[in-house]
Amino acid sequence: MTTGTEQVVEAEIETAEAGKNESFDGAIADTDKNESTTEHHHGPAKGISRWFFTTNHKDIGSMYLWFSLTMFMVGGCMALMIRTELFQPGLQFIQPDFFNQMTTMHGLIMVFGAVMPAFVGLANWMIPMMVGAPDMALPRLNNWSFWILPFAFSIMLMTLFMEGGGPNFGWTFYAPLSTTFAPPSVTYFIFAVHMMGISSIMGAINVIVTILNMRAPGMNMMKLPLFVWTWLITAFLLILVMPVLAGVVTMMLMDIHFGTSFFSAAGGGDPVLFQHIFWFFGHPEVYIMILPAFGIVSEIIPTFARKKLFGYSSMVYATSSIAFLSFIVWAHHMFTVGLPLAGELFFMFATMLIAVPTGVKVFNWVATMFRGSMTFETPMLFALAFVVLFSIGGFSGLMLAIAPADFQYHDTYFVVAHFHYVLVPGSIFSIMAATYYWLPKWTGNYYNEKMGKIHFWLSFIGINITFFPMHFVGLAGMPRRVPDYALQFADFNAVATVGAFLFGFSQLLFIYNVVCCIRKKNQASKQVWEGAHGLEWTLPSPAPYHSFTKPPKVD
Ligand code: HEM
Ligand SMILES: [Cu+2]
Repeated sequence: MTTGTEQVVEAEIETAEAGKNESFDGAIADTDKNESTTEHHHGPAKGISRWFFTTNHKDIGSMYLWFSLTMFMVGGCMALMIRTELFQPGLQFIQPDFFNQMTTMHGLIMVFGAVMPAFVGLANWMIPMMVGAPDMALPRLNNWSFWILPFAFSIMLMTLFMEGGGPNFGWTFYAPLSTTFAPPSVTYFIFAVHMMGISSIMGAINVIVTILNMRAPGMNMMKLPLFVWTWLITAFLLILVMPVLAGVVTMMLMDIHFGTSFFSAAGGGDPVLFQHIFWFFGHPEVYIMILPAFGIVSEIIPTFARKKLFGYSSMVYATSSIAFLSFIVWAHHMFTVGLPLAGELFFMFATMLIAVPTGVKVFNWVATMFRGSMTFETPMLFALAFVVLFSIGGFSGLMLAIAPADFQYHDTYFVVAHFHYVLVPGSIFSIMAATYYWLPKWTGNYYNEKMGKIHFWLSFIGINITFFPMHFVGLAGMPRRVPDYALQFADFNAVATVGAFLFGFSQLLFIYNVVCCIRKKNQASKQVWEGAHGLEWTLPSPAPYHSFTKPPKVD
């Protein structure tokens, strides 16, 4: 998304009053002289090699975002295939085993290929500009963390064309289904998971080192923008749980090829052990997909409410406590495996406890808007929908946390509705809000606001038509991961499928708007949004290829 119009400004110009910009919570930023193209700071290289060898955080951020958008489209097409099959009972649009492959791949690609890389892309673009650093701390590692991903996902997608087909055992790839009864492609799947994990861990190391070591003078920890704080905590979660994922797939590999029986009861192993290890990774994983979203919304709501964020420090403490609690709730995914009662009670209460810091966040967003002078540009619409619809996902999460009640909800469409409300209007809407919010700074052009609003309303309506009915077929007992179902669920499934297509096609508007914004001149101001605060808004639009080569002073 970096445009060709990089501005060239002599770096060594003495400080001129004009450079001062009172926009960052009373802090003074010294910016204009922070754009440079000197012998040390060349502009972008030419041709395709630019993208292969770039170590520039903006280039790498763009590549993560384009990759994530591509994966979102691939995962979305798979979702539409699933929904077409589920439009009516008895349809054989796709074969049952291929349906299982599509469900599995849809989940894996959306989680590891769309949402996670999108947040890393936003982190790459924004963290250096928000903390006043010239780039990420480890630029070459950064290049490599990105280029592993297309490699890993090509292998993952290629499994669909291998003998026996791709992984068909769900995105949770429970053993022994994924070890004893899996298609031969499972070994490639394991290799791809390892690659993804390495990419995530390296990206997380880069984020932590950049935030802790490259902040501009005066930018102490309790001055960090919330997006930066939430990413710092997310990065620690990634470093702690991605090795657990690597561990469990390695144990799978051992069981498949080297005769061990970690998860085979016949060999003295324990299939339930797999679930404990998977969800010890899996639950923090869902917070890895939502904490950065909390940060994005905390940046956007104050801007369009034209009020300071309410309860900054309580937001930081709430994020930290959510991250901590996310490590002690994993077995709420396993209430029906026959846990001891004390275990069920512990995981039930621990899960309900997460509602407290989450509630603090929702309260602070509402308090920020209270008596604000609000305007509803596209980023704000997506941010508001996030707050409302994510809360719906949160409430159904609380219902699922009640162990005895979960015996009814477990593995039904109520669960599918729950996690899509936290992942689609949650993570995905926050990523779209962030894109509309920072796109003018990345490209130097305003996007088409009218088209943005149409995209928002079609997405909002589409998403609710798709996933709200799922709560009710789930409560009525419709199981998940089935290509066919009883007749009484037909109407709601037909509605959900129509909603999915409405949502799916309206995303084409988003792509069109982004491409037009890159190509068509519609000069954005430096400030872009009147109420915006932050160092990134002190830079010109578009942000120069190298920014903050000289650290700004943040008092
Ligand atoms: C955008 C529109 C989307 C639609 C219409 C959609 C539809 C579906 C459906 C129908 C299923 C259940 C399949 C079944 O159990 O038989 C499913 C599963 C799933 N979806 Fe989505 N989805 C969408 C977006 C997303 C996004 C954005 C994410 C993640 C970020 C996601 C993650 C998942 C996961 C993890 C599963 C579970 C797969 C499994 O059971 O193994 N979905 N999706
Ligand atoms: Cu969980």
